[in-house]
Amino acid sequence: MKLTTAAASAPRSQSGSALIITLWVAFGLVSLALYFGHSMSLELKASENRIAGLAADQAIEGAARYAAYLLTNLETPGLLPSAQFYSRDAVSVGEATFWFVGRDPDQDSPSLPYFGLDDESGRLDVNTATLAMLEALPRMTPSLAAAIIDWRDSDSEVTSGGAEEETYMRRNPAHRAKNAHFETLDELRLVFGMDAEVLFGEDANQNGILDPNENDGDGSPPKDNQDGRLDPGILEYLTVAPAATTTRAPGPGAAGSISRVNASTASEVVLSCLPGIEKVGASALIAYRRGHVDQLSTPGWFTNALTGDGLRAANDYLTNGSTRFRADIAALGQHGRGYRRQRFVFDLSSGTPRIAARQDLTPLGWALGREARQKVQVAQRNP
Ligand SMILES: [Ca+2]
Ligand SMILES: [Ca+2]
Ligand SMILES: [Ca+2]
Ligand SMILES: [Ca+2]
Repeated sequence: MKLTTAAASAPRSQSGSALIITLWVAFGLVSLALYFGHSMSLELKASENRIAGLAADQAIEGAARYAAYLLTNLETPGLLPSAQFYSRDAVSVGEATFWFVGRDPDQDSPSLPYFGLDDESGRLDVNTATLAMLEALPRMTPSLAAAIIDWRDSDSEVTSGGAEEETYMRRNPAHRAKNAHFETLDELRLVFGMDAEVLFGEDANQNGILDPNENDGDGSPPKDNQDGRLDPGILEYLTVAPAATTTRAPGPGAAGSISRVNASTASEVVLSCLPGIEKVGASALIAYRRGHVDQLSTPGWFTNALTGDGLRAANDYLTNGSTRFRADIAALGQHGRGYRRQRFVFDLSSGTPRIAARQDLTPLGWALGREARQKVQVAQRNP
């Protein structure tokens, strides 16, 4: 009986195990297929993002050539082209799109992005600004301003409160002081006492507008005072001017020539840093600028806006017109993917635009404001 039962049940149990094995193999194959399918779709998404990124890179190259073209054909040499005469917001290049991230000359709404080319000479030249000018910048301390002077001057005499080679050699890792002019603003990170709060202030993504995380206090980085206004760091107000544009003749007590500031484009903060002009002169200049837009191409218009000390200082420190312009270009590839951003500085002192600086700002994150982000999200959902 036992034998018969065993003999009779053997094929059934064998076929049963065979079925289970087959099922396991099939299940295994299905899982493998699902696994490969999933990783392939991930791979596909990644390569779509890569392709979109490449398209965005190409759009940036195109936008830089477009910027050079605009600067070669300025209506009035030295003045930014009027905003209505060129494309600057969500410009299509094939399936990609680019924007010129600019600065609103009127600074009316702190959280609305402004798109356009920008002027570099409306900023203080970090290589020629005096100690007093640097000290007047936001969040600046006298010792930090002194350390900037010591970093760029060729001697090793410590300016009161500043830092020379011996301070840097005590650092870990130790390094030398530059004792020469700044070549980029990035070098400011190496100056003794410098930190991200002084450099960036509330404008963590360097787009000149108040993004949600820049007005939520300690809710998310950066630190901000939640006052509904953008309080940027010193990077917003400084530039590295080529030596050729340092135009002020050295006056009594001045150590050398000082790059003039373009009164037509400088922010109130930058104008306030100029000794003699200060806060009162700066607000007079801004008010005059708003009321006399058609006169800003007249050489020396700013002398009409100032009196007394302000007027004397204007003759020393101000100019109108520029030979250095900024194209801060952000771009996206197809379906709103592959965000990229590069900042170019064009130098026009030789007549034709030359790229004097180029910096990848992609790591700073989204810089185009809330509305453009929503449009992109819609594009991503309906590719
Ligand atoms: Ca020095
Ligand atoms: Ca910002
Ligand atoms: Ca914050
Ligand atoms: Ca604020």
